[in-house]
Amino acid sequence: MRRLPPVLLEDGCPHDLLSLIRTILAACKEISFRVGQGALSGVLGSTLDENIQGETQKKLDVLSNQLLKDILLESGYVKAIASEEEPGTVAGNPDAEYIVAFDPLDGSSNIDINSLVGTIFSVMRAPKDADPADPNIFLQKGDQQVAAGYVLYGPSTMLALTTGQGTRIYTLDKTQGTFLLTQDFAKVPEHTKEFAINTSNQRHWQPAMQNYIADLLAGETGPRGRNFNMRWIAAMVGDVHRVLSRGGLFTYPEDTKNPEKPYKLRLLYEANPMAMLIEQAGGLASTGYERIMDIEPEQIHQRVAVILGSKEEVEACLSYHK
Ligand code: AFP
Repeated sequence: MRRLPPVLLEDGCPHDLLSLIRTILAACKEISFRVGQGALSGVLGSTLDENIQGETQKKLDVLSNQLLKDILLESGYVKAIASEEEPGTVAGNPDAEYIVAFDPLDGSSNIDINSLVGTIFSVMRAPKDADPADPNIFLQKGDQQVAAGYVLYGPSTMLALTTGQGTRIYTLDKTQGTFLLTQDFAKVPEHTKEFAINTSNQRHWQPAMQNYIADLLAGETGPRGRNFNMRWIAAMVGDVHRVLSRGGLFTYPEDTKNPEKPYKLRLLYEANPMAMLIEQAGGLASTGYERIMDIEPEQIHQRVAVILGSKEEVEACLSYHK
């Protein structure tokens, strides 16, 4: 009988933080079940509402957000939460040490086609004696995160988690309801031949990205001298999991499609947690002009350009942005 790997590791992690992470995972197990039930649980399709981002809310967006919000606020482990699906932050236990920002269901446009979706979370320390209702307590650089992770709802439900000691991958054992360690210290290969971008926006990119992607597409006939492969899951959690698993470059660059919204991905609960996971696994995460985890946030739903993944390929892409 194969020795079962240990459940959630994260040795040296403060007890409160580990309990907070377990609380997040309890909600994610329920989300995994609902996503897996699909049409059978009547949660497919859209609501009649829009979120603060002006995007139509899917029923599962609302359900996932409610599950995470309720369990976190009831746990007493959080001073406040911020969510893609909440206009503002929501105050919790004024004596708690941590705050959590999350995208409850990233990739929700994939729900109705039974494709990959996931939950992304970022944990930071709450400033001492801070007012739980003050949204500014979330305006911390990505380097201030004490934990970051995602739960990917795919053929198997997988957790990628870092508390600053490397990035570990766990798989949900649905018979026991526990996340078991299945990859200790994931490493993003430095070299890759695979990139991920939504090419339909090509005419709206800045010249630097147009030139970089054109050279990838030119393959062995162009300056890179070798051929590349492309993937696009349209759910950051799926694309980042592929990068963590086998390398690659993922980017959602600046585009001029909608002048009021030059960027798509949100800093606090998409770019920052993914940047921590990727850097802890030896990869890089940049906007093209600065390291993502160096950015001083100005607004909780702030968006940012993202270029992340295999060190050598991110550096090649950045060389076009000089
Ligand atoms: P949704 O959650 O609205 O599906 O958006 C997902 C996402 O924020 C990110 O997870 C994807 O990488 C990106 O948007 C996909 O954007 P496009 O639909 O423009 O390709």
